[in-house]
Amino acid sequence: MAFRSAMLGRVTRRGSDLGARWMSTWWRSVEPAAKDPILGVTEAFLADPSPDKVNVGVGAYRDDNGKPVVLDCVREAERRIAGNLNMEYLPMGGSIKMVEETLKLAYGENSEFIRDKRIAAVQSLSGTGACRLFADFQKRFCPDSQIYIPVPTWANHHNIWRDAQVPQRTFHYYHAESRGLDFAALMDDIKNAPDGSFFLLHACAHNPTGVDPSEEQWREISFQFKAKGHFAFFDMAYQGFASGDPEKDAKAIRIFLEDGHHIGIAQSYAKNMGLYGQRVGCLSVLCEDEKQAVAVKSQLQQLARPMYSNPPVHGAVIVSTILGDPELKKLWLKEVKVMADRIIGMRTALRENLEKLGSPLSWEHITNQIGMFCYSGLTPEQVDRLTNEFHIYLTRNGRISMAGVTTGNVGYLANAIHEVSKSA
Ligand code: KET
Repeated sequence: MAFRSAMLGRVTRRGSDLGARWMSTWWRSVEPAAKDPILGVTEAFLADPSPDKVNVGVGAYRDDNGKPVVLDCVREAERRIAGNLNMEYLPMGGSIKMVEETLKLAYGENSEFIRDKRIAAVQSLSGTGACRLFADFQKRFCPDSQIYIPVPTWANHHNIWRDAQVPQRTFHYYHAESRGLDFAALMDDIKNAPDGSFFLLHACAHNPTGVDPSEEQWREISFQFKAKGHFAFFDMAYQGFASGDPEKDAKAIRIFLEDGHHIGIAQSYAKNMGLYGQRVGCLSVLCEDEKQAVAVKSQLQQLARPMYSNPPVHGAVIVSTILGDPELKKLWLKEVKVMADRIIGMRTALRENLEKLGSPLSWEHITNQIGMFCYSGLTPEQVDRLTNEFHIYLTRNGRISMAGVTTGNVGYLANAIHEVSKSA
């Protein structure tokens, strides 16, 4: 008996040694991933002990004291739902009420497409999740298609379509010398793309450049898309942040709708309702008719099911509570305008401060650009100096999140920018 258990002990020990050897080899080839160009900036900022540090990296709104903001309409909605919410699963497609209200913002309050049930729409894990779900849908049902992405764009667009295994092409967008839109090159790229190509467009407040086509230019783009039979996928992460009015910021989408395009839209409440961490958004695809919309929606749900099953409930109920109540919706619209106006004010302040310092460079683009970001034109080396010498954190492409600029730090920021750029 003693002999037997001693033997067993040996076998078991040998077995576990072997197991340990296997286990240690499983992840041996895993290298650390590259830091995310945007969220990595926040990590570096948090690790810096300097009292002077400034974070103008991530596109997250701050008040004039540099503090995160929870909108009053959100606080009121939370108060109303507190204790009333059960924790059941939402359907795979998310909250129907939230989706209904969200579609009105993009397609219009009285949209014929909503009335005719031609839109396949599901609640998504914010804007990122909407883009990713669409990319997966595109891969599944148009497996040979590609996606045309503007240069530059939000860095994560490349990751999203890469992971969905959709090949990427680029199209001209920003003109560095004029710090504006390279409209002629953009139109050429639209014309030269194979008929029926997929294009990713920023609906408003282009990230990172802050440069949008004019209404007239959108009409020309839409016309050319029609001629070529291209599909427009709009990423609308900043509805309300361009003009202060969500209705005005939907203009590009409305032009495409008027022209009879079948578009897709990614919507997000991260920025315009300040619901960043709640991860609430919507993916919609405009279809030929109700039958097609039903089919498309069922396939979007089938993509969601093995990935995350169904989306989270809390943020969705906040949104539907706000948008479903005329008073709360009015308050929300007022608060969106306050956020947009504070950013516009900071643009003026930053430019004026730089000009007062006698900067030899033109900073007109700070006030010409719109939305959350200023595409400053600072080089990666100048950005490194801002971070290393002044504890100012921003992405290396020179993008400044104007939402992080305050009355308190704008002078410090301007001075630092002047120091690193004056000899350029
Ligand atoms: N699209 C664009 C154009 C965009 O700038 C963001 C976020 C998103 C989608 C996704 O947002 P979501 O939180 O998934 O609804 N941009 C900021 C934050 C980030 O990088 O995740 C940023 O550019 O700083």
